[in-house]
Amino acid sequence: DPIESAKRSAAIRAVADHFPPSARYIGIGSGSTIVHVVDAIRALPASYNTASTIFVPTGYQSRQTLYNAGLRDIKFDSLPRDTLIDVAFDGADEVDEELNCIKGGGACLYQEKLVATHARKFVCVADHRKLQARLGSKWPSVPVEVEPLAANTVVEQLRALGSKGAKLREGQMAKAGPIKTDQDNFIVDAPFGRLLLKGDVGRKEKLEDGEEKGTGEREWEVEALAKEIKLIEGVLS
Ligand code: DER
Repeated sequence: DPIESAKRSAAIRAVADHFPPSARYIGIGSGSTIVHVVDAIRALPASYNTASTIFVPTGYQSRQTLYNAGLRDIKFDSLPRDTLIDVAFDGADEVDEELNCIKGGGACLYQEKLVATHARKFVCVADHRKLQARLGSKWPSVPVEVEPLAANTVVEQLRALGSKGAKLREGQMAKAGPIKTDQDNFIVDAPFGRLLLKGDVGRKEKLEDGEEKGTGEREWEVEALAKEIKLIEGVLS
């Protein structure tokens, strides 16, 4: 399968380039690409001493992946107090040329962000399909984790920011009603159309592919929107 082999080569390259020998703490994200990252870590030579490395999972699927690989993980009740995580490996749903990422396709974005922000280095492992000139080109919306009690308010706030189609993520199969995250929260998927890079704001000519920009009333530059959403999500920056 060409996609799986693209994920696998991205994972092998990421581990070869960024996994430090005798690492103390390594963050492990969620999704299907990260499974190839864990396989590549298991294949590292003994000199990497991974038996003494502590792997920090980012949710139940991440923990299960580590368990299946026989890697030791911490009981993730809190981040390591005494130090930062050496490197956090994770996937993404879409990445732009400034390495901004859309995350949350797997609804694991809260713990992923927590671990990523406590790591010295964040390594995003993504095959060619994920790289787009601008976020929102292929991945249709920005996932936002929300406390169930605040869900309707947050949907209204996102719509006020221009995401007319913001809505709760419903369980597609075998789950009536909204899905729950590992933190027992809901996910709101908020389409904002294509998100602009810093250099785009104020540019006159149409962006290269000329397609209709944005889907809401206004166009958003990636960082400005991320700041607004962090306020709504209350995620520690
Ligand atoms: O939810 C996320 O952000 C994950 O990293 C995930 O969406 C990546 O998934 P994939 O590696 O299966 O594409």
